Amino acid sequence: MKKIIDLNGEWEFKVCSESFIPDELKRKLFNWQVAFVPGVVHLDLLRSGLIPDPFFETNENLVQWVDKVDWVYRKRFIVDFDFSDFHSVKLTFEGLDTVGTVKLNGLEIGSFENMFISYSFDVKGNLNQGENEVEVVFKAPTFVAKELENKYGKLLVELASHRVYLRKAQYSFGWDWGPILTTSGIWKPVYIEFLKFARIKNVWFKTVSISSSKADIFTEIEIEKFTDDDIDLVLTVLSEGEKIYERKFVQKGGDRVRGHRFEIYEPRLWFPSGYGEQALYNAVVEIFKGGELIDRVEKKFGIRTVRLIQEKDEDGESFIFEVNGEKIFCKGANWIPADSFLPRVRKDDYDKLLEMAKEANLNMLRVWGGGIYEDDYFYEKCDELGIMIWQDFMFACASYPEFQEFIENVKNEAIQVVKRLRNHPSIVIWCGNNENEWIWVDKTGKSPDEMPGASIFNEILPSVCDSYDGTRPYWRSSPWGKNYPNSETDGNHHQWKVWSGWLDYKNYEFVKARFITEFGFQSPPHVKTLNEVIKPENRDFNSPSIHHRNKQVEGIERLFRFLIAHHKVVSDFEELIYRMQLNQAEAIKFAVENWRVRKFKTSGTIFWQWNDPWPVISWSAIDYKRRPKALYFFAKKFFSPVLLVIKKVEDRAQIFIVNDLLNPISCGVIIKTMTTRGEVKFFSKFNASVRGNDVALALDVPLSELKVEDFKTDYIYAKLEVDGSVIAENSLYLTEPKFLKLKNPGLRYKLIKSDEETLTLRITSSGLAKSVFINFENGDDIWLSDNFFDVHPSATVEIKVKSNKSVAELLRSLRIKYLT
Ligand code: BMA
Repeated sequence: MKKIIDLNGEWEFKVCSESFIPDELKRKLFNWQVAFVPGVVHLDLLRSGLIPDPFFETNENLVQWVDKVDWVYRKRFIVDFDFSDFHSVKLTFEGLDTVGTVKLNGLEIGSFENMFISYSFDVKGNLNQGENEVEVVFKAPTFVAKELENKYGKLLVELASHRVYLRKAQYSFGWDWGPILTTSGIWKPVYIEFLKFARIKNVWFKTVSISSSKADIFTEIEIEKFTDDDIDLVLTVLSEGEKIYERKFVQKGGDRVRGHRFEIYEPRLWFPSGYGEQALYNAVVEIFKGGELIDRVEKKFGIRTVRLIQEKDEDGESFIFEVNGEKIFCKGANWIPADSFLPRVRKDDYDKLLEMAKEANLNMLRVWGGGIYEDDYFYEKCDELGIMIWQDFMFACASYPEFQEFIENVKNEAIQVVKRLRNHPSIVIWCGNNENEWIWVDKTGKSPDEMPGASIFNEILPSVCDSYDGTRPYWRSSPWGKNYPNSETDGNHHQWKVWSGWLDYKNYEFVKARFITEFGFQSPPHVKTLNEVIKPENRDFNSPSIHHRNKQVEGIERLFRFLIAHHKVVSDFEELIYRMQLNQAEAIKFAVENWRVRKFKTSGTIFWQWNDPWPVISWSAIDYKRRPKALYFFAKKFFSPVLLVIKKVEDRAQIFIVNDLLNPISCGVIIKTMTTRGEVKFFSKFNASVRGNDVALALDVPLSELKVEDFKTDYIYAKLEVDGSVIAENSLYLTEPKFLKLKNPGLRYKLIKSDEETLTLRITSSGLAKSVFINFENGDDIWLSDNFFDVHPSATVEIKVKSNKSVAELLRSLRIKYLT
């Protein structure tokens, strides 16, 4: 069997260029300091106390010298065995950020220029039995990029223009939600492998076709051979722990690739969350020489088909994902890197952010093109949870270079990425880039094909996807449409007239696009998250510190312009955060409800954005500290499989039932008109039904028939009941919250311990308690089943609380807010 030496852990680092280093650090930084791999230089500097925390206050400004310096990393290690019998010895870096060279025992063994791919170097000739030293030099990314830009010319680029010259996460050069923290480092694991005869390079399971009784699977196993000896190969497939298929092959002398077709009877299919099981198969590939196991790879794969239904209709052309023959309405958000310093992102972070997505009824995330191709673990987790992935290639908001080396670099990257990710059933589409063509066409008036770098998106990437995958569609860009990249009649759409274009969210109602992959509204993070990085005297929206935390031009201005449109503007910091979060949640709810009612004229709503890479005021639903905003709790409801929507259309009220379940629903609809003080002015109950995977208009009557008279006090509440239990509810307020007459609602609550870990918070009120916000001020973050909800007159709301603290302790730190 092969041997591995793990080179992660402690390394050393120092600067290896002269300029830009702060004087007080020179003495230290010219000497070796302790480093940690996987890591990036900012993290090493931070750990050694050489830079302040870039996330605290405006410290980001103090660390801007770091990306203008060359750095060298080294590690000494011992090989304590004779490796002359091994046929190959490889030093592998799974990720190097971004440009530089690698030396082993003083001799240069290779160079690198792309953080998205892994690099393997043959080192048998240079490695010593005994002591060794590996050294990696990183060139200052900012200067390498600028030199290339000087050589090849400035392109049409949003934000830092030199960024497009490096195959490096584009957000690290600064974004409209992200700091400028342009990293360098060995950001993924590094190891040496000692190999005999051969190794398994890649394993792929491709669903060729599925019928009711069997699935046709094609597998391709790529072997790297170091000698021309025959080797034995064994393929085993397991389903729920049981072996269902086994096959042995002999890989003769020159055979490098084993292609093999086989059948799985009564296949368990992989479905997105909410549509069926997330079935996965396990495969084991082993290679033997003379009976001895020399390499072994385990892979999971799923069996499913995916197709984009693009059919002409009276409004243009549909854009519907179909998985295993079932049309899917996609409900989701955009995923951006979970940290400015990527090696800090752990499995726990992925678990938390992805499990929260499932809990909030998301079935799709879009891995946005200005970040990274995520870690394998991210996609494994999405496979398990049934979260479909819209996967961008890593290009964003720009034209890209076309010189030969760049194109070669991109092509090589695309092949590596597709080969790494193609077994994941969760990935349902490859997409060329984020917004490149849209920006080009809007700013130049020229055609998309005239854009510098266009060949990457209309030739190279589609052909790589076709040759190395072919099991899911390739889409040129997000957004992309036939006659215009941001078309509303076909293809997919980004809606930024609202918010960024200064229009208010009520305008979402006029957007009839076919699939919306971006739209968003900002809010501040949880007050605890801000307090951790902002000094008490700066906790004020007038402070430069707060302005620093909003990276959009006129971001803070928009927060207030859109707040005052709907909510009372107050001066208290925490009260403003609460109202801004509500405003964001209400905006996205309004948009999603409008688009879900159009099911399948509109077939997907993917809001901007799920998460944050640092503590920032942004469009996210969950802040950097993984604390949910109001939008998170709203998403749970507006993305729920059965949704009740009440709309006011001129002077009429309409009730829609959206059903994403595959079975039909017959239910009771209860509708009430109430006043904020608690009187019931109108009540009615009737039966309604909706087909599986469909939408139905259940009621359409004049508002006057529902006895709605004074919009400042009267509002409509409705719920759906099946066998006595409520499956959906919603309400419609006919004026802005700032104009509602909200008297003291007479709110009462009780906290009851259910078991060691869970409690129930029971809330009742005599009048309307609008937008109730529960916050436990002290201690750890406490999981709540709901927050920012309304308590309707005479109703009882029960919230689950997860905590092992005592009732008394919790009550001491419990604060409840509602709108007044
Ligand atoms: C779109 C995205 C991002 C950006 C977001 C918010 O343009 O693709 O580039 O962060 O909107 O402005």
